[in-house]
Amino acid sequence: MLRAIEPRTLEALRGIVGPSGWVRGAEDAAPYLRDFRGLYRGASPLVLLPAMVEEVARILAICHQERIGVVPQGGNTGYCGAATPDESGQQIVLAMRRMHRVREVDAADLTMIVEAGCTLAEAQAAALASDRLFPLSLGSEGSAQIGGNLSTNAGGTAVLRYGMMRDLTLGLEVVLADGRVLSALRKLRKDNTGYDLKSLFIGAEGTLGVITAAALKLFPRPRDPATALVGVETPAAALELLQRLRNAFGEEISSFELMPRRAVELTVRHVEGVADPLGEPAPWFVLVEIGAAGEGANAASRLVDALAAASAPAGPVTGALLASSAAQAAAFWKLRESVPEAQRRQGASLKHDLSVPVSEVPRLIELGSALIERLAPEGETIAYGHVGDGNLHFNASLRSGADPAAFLARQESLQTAMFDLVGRLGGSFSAEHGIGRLKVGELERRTDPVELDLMRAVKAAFDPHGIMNPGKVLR
Ligand code: 2HG
Ligand code: ZN
Repeated sequence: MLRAIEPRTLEALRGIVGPSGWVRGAEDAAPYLRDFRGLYRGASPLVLLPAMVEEVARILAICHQERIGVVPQGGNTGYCGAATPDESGQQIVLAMRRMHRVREVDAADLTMIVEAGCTLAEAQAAALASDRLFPLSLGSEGSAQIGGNLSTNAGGTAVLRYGMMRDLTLGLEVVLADGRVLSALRKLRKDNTGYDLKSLFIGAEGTLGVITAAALKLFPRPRDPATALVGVETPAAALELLQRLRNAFGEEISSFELMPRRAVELTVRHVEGVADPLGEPAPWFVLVEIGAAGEGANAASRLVDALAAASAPAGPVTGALLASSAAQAAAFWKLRESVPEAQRRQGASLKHDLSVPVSEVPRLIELGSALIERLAPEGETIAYGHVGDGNLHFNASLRSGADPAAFLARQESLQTAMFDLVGRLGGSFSAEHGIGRLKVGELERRTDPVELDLMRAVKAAFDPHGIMNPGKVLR
């Protein structure tokens, strides 16, 4: 059982981090107590900003001994409320932003060691400074931190080629719930020495320990990436294009993102500086990136050839525009990455982060859109995302002029129907955003009891007093 925090404990915790290691004043603390989507507003008597692994270790040792709940927090850009304390006012927040050193970049070994509070953009920049690529890529990379990326096993727009955060991780340094430090910052590609413990902390959303640093994989920097925005008639046509590009480019396809026309319109309407570059009324758009490695890979002209060969009437493509400069490629990406922001500005939205086997994507879109029409008629379907991974953000946005309260009241019945649907299609109800607080009940309901038992056993072994991010992932 967790206990109430005593004033002397707060004093001891402040003493560990020193005067600049905690947040003073309600106004400064407020951003740490609410989640990015505005779903939760928590309370906490103390937001700590540790600067060293030793400080984190001493903090957790005290919290373990005193049975105090600890909520680790990175850039606070998560979608499921995992980084927000509950309303009890009895959990402390451990924000990692002061631990943001890049400890080393090894261009020859293709590895780098970074601390948890390093932003994803900082990690990417450090790799690039050594002419290497750290490929994880997300809309929120300017604020999302490596610790949060690891804790949620972040995905994003380059998973197709490089995998999710777990695939990009070689080793971890973690402070365990009792304050011991697991120093496993190994940089090995091959290491078959018992259970793969690091994998358990990745995607655990801070419920098993606090990740303080990671050894990550780097890649050669693609020399001449090519980016194109392609119009297609249907999701099935998008998949046909994916097959053709796979035959032409194999592993060189780094991104294959799908957007419906409505998402593009919403983004052009709400986000400054975004234009519809194709200017023709395709019902679906695909954003393709080819990240060919090596000199003379000539990705752009090969992509032009591949798209010409895939053009209608014989092929699935109805129109295509190859980015002619890095600035134009960035504009294509801005269009894609601004869709969540456009949805926010449009008003209320109901979100479902779903994955299915790639071949089932057209059925998911057809059946899921029908569910939104039937169960949430105040909304319109905005289903977009990482179609090359079978992962769609199957969202509904409030129609202009519709009643937000009536729309939001549909959340539970729509979500149940959506999650049942992906279950039937062999998919997942949380593809890349995790469980956090939002989907705790769904995880209980929809996970095989044997799997759930094992998860609870892992939790009990790693965190016997249940102090780590209480109420998240597992109740
Ligand atoms: C994306 O792919 C993010 O843009 C956000 O995962 C998805 O807002 C969403 O539903
Ligand atoms: Zn996404």
